Amino acid sequence: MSDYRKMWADLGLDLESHDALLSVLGGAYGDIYLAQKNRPEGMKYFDFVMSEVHGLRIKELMDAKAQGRKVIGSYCVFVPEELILAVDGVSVGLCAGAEFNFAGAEEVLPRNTCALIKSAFGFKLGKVCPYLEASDVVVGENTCDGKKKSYEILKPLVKDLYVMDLPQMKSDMGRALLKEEYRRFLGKLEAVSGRKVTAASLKKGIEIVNAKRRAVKRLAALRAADPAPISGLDALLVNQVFFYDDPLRFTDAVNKLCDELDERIKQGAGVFPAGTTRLIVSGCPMAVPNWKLPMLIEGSDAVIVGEESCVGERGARRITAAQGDTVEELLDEITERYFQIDCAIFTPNPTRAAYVEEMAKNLHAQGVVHYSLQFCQPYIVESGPVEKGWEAAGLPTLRLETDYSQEDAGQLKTRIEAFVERLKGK
Ligand code: BJ8
Repeated sequence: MSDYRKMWADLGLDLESHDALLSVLGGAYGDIYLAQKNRPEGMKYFDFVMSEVHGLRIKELMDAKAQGRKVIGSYCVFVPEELILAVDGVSVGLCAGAEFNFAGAEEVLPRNTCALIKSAFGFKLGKVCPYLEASDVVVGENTCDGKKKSYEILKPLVKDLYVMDLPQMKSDMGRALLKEEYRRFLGKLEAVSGRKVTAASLKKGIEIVNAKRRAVKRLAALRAADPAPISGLDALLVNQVFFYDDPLRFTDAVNKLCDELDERIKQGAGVFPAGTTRLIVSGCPMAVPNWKLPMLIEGSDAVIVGEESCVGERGARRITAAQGDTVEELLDEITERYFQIDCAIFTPNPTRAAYVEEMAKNLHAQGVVHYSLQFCQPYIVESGPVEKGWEAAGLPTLRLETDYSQEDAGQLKTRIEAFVERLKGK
């Protein structure tokens, strides 16, 4: 990646810290990803993307900016990529999954802030995130209290922070608020890009994002096979790359991967032996390079066959209807699609638990691992009732709370192994 040093320096990165981060990231990727056995050939594309995640992809963003396109960074799946594409913008995810510069983050945030937020601040204050530095607009959203309040602290640190209000209840008023906020966001995008959104440009944006979602939905469905044709680690990586890559190229790569998995399934080939204990992971999103839990699970004689997470099914399973001849009608469809996202910041939020039961049935999963980041109130509070419901429905559940450090890895592994043993004994 040495050719990119000038680009990184121009973006204002701290080259020394950035080198250290890339070296840790590269090492972890080798140990966790490249060490896996029986990986599909199609994962080579994603290995390449990861090897260039701060290199070639950033160069592409800089080239797009040089052509007048705007880069819009965001931290939540409630920010519609369809709208960004409708002004020919580039959407990038900014969530971070590494314990980097938490000491710096804790100088401006309380210690009891979740690792996802601390990581985003650690990256910003440590000057190591080229996506954040390349973003013309950074979009925040009023979701959990941690994010909502930390955007006040982020505002003076970035060029243009735009905060979107989000409803907390699935009511008619909530839906109306969401639509108004999407209309306001469209205005912001038009202002920064100098482009007017038309029904045609919005429809095109919807179709591009739908194709990307259809590809990951296809991948999700193929994981119903036993033996599992792809590891949970690799499937998670695909879902993580979803937020960074060029959407057309990504869709093509995922479909090619799925063609290969189709063949594997026909031949009865997989990554783990048939009959391996099958689990669903449900809860907080896992941003790159947060691979700790899947690594521990898949190193404990189990395979993850689905993720109920915003980096997974919660974020991608719904398609936006591209019906309508006006921007207004299409905005209604976009609102309808996003309004169904069952994030734990909503109260009440019953569809999330019900969907996990449906996933378990369709994917022949024997149990659920509920994953909360420490200090994440929405998911931790929700984890008690959902565990009770799943257990009552005959779906054994292991509730875990962790962060980005490796300190609890041994403890977590012991609990996961005991859970897998419990499922084997059933
Ligand atoms: S739609 S899950 S991406 S808000 S882990 S920062 S909730 S304290 S990320 Fe999320 Fe949008 Fe919801 Fe999805 Fe807060 Fe919890 Fe931290 Fe979290």
